[in-house]
Amino acid sequence: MSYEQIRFESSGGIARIKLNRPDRLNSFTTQMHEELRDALRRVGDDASARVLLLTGEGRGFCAGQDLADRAVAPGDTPVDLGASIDNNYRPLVLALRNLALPVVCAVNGVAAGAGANIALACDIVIATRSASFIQAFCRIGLIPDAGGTFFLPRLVGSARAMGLALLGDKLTAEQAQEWGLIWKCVDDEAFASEVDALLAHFAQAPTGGLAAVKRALHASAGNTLEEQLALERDAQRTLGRSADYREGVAAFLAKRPPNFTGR
Ligand code: T3D
Repeated sequence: MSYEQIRFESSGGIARIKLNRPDRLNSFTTQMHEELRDALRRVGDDASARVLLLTGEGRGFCAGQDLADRAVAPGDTPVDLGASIDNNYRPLVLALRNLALPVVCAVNGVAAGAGANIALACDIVIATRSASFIQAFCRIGLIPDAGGTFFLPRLVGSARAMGLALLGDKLTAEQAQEWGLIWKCVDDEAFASEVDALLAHFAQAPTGGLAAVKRALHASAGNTLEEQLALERDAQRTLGRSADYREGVAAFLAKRPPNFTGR
């Protein structure tokens, strides 16, 4: 499949997806969703990929659903937004969450509506200081989707989640970091180099172990302590047999840097 609305490349263990409709602040169309699904499937199938970067072209990260696609004339049958969620947003969120490698979202500008929540579905969210997050749904009579009602209260607590979702106010990247919505906000001049450093780090990391970290932390939201302790035991049992664990211990004892293969 060739891509028109995203850019995709993968080399040196680093897969990169860039949303590429800058004149529309990279808002989602059906075509963009199709291209994203295809690229994410390729990343999942690529055993050499150790980290995925998701970012946007131009001055915005993503302004959510392209509302021009939702314009209906009076008397037309309304668009079935439930079908749009089932076919597009739900698979996208699950694909990002289920990838067995770290997903870094570099929020290069405004992230609004589903654009904000797709960022929150990623594992590490790093934003440039001039970026912002807007739960714009309430401005058009919708609820936060793309996992927003799941992620927001878990990340920032229910009072702040409610305020963000009911008011639709702009949250600066700095506030987002202070509130624990994202990992980090960095100065615009340092943004590209900080993102590159993160990607370089993950490209050399014990990827299988990091995938297990993701699974364990995601599972904890629905588990009791007993269940989570059992999950940790099972994961350590599996990881203890991995080449990367043996390499990590050997490197520590030999006082040398580890050479992880990701397995
Ligand atoms: O429908 C379903 O399938 C259900 C799922 C829904 C998920 C959702 O995401 S619903 C929420 C949709 N998104 C929004 O409501 C956000 C709309 N955009 C904005 O509020 C603002 O654009 C921003 C706050 C994000 C940025 O404002 P600003 O002033 O920096 O930029 P701008 O001038 O508004 O936008 C620049 C251009 O992008 C502009 O076009 P123009 O005037 O230059 O020709 C604007 O119309 C266009 N644009 C921005 N967002 C969208 C968009 N065009 C289509 N759809 C958009 N979402």
